[in-house]
Amino acid sequence: MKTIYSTAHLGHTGYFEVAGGVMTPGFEKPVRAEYIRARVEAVALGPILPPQAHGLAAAHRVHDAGYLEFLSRAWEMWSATDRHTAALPMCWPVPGLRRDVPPACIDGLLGYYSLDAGAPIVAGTWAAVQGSLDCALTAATLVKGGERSAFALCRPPGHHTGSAFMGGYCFINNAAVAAQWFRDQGAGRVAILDVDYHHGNGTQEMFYDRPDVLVLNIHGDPLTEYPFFLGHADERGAGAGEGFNVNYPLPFGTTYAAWGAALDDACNKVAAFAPDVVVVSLGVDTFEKDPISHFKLKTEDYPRMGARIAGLGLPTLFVMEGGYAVAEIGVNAVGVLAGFEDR
Ligand code: SP5
Ligand code: ZN
Repeated sequence: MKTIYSTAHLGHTGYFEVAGGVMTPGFEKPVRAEYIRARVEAVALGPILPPQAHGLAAAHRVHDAGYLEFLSRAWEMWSATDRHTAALPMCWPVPGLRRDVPPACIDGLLGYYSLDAGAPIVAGTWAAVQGSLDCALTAATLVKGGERSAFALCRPPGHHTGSAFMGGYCFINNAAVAAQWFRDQGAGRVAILDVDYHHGNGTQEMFYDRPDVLVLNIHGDPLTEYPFFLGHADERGAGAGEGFNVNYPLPFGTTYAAWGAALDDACNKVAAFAPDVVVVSLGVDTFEKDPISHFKLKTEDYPRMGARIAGLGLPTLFVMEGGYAVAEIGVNAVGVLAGFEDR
């Protein structure tokens, strides 16, 4: 399996997040992708290739134009106000406030276009975001060209990003853009299987009323876990998309016994849908030692996950999402890919 990796991610660094009420170095940090890349090399999974530049046309198919314009200019606007730490929002248009008049300043725009204060923007963020998107589209091109699978080593991740907001370390929804790109390239049906610990709220939002993209999520129950406001089991899609969104919210402490049963059910639904391609939003923050998560998957469970997905026998694009236990992130993420390849 080929891995697509860009050094541009290294510039998205040096920021803080508010965690447990205190400013904390970001959990989503460059060493994550470096450790995964090192593990891909260590086990000789396959070649590691740089992405090709794709521009933003594919992103515009699922993202709001105003949002992408904001993202591309956010650091320039923030630093022009003589601030040099990461740009962060602090005020949001919750219900009861107006959304119909976009703000005309960076502090207002940051809130207007975000879910939370969990997607800090620094000088290198926009280049990293574009590099991450290019990884997804370059890997998707390999799968479209006939490779059984490919690994987009995306950083920053994407699945919390909605059509018009960033959040949860995510800026462009790489998996969603890739899924829409497959459709635009002629795939009739695409399944997105999101195995990150957190619900992929952005992906769900984008395809919620569509029957051509089946979205399945296995994740911490939003009653007690981020992103709190989406990801319940009764969210089954809307209109023509009714029945084409499937959520598996699971409690804190979930082990592979229950997690794997959810994956099995999800895979059965994917098989019944018979898509042309599967996009896996691959987060390994389900790991027992993850510092911000509460599932209890073990290192030996990740190859089992990969093997079950391989059992679908479908072309598969893996898109990297979360995972914050950095010492084990390479072994766990590449464990899924090696399990997929039955080695
Ligand atoms: C892509 C992805 O996995 N995004 C996750 C975003 C999670 N944001 C909420 C983080 C809450 C951190 N709480 C820290 C508690 C540490 N003891
Ligand atoms: Zn996550």
